[in-house]
Amino acid sequence: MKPAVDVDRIRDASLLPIAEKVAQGTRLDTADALALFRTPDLLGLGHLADAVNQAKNGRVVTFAANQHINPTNICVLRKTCVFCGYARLPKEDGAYRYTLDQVLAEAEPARTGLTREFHIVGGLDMQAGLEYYTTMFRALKREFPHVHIKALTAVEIAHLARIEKLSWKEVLTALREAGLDTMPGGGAETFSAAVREQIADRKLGGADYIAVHRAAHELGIRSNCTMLYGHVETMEDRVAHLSMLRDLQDETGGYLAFIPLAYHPDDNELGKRLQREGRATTGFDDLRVLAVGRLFLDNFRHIKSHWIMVTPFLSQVALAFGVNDMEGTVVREKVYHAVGATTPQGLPLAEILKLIRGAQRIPAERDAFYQVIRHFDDDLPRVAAD
Ligand code: V47
Ligand code: SF4
Repeated sequence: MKPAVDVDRIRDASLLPIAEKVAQGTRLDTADALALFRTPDLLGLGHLADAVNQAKNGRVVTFAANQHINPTNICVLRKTCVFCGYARLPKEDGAYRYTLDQVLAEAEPARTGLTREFHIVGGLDMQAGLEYYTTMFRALKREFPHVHIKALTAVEIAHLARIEKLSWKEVLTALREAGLDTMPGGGAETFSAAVREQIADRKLGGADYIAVHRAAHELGIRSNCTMLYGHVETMEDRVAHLSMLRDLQDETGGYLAFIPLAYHPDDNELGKRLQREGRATTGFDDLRVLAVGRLFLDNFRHIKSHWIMVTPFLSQVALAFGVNDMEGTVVREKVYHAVGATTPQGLPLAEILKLIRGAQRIPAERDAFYQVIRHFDDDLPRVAAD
């Protein structure tokens, strides 16, 4: 289905050639993406992104009932990822590493049968090797066989490979045998080497992040991808980042969703500097990144808004800017709350339904592969004609 583009809704004349491409289903190039990042016509941009989203997903907006488990906050990169407020050195106040019993206790709410996914990520801990995770995944699958395991970022996979002296593929294969189903998209930050040098100096580089995801996709392990924005990156860095994701998706088709992550400046080193310089993301920028993601990543079906970071209300507005999925009814999120996120640590089902219905969309619960498992309503009142 072709996107229903209405050029009368475009106020910035320089966007008209792009609107024409969108209407024809022609792939946007990097110059187009830059123009979209720079346009003051946020509503025009949103209309294009919404038209593409509705052509792909109709008015259905999905969410998943997932539960976060962060097994260790001990991380060898504690001093060099200057945007992270979550990590600790082993002997630092607040450092923790869960035992298997603690992980199982944390997972306990899934016993009710409502949770369908564990999202498991943590620090690069020298004492949490491959066996720590294979034992954990096996136990979780034994206790909660109905729950999908989405675990370990590309950065954690590379760390395990390094400390175990194994290849990425060997690590991924062992984890999959133990119960890993898919991988989350964290650790991407912004791929540009110049940006990484400033915010995550010793972290796995952008090309290697892509290479780990390629290795996963080749093994049939699907993954998400992210982009941390709103710190020191330029618009060109954003476009280069999105291009690398689009290229891998062309190659493997293994990505499930793109999730932009709004940089949160509280309680971390980098934030002190950026706040002094008056820099942080704004609602406009948050909507813009989601909409450009929808338009430029034409080979992705799902664009997810992370309400934990941008607030539930902005995520709701984002449903008119190309977004078709909201981070779910999350239980116990820690990474963002360590850097001062004031959003709730979980949203009850009724609240998610209210937000999606309030945006005149049709809520549907999905599984980890974005298959709808429960519809709620499909007979919403039509929006009054304008
Ligand atoms: O990799 C860390 C980011 C990520 C800060 O795949 C920060 O379904 C903002 O990747 N401000 C982890 N962001 C979260 C993540 C994620 C979240 C939801 C869904 C999925 C998925 C993945 O959080 C880290 C890093 O990029 N992060 N510190 C900060 N101060
Ligand atoms: Fe460690 Fe990840 Fe935090 Fe970097 S962002 S310090 S790798 S936990």
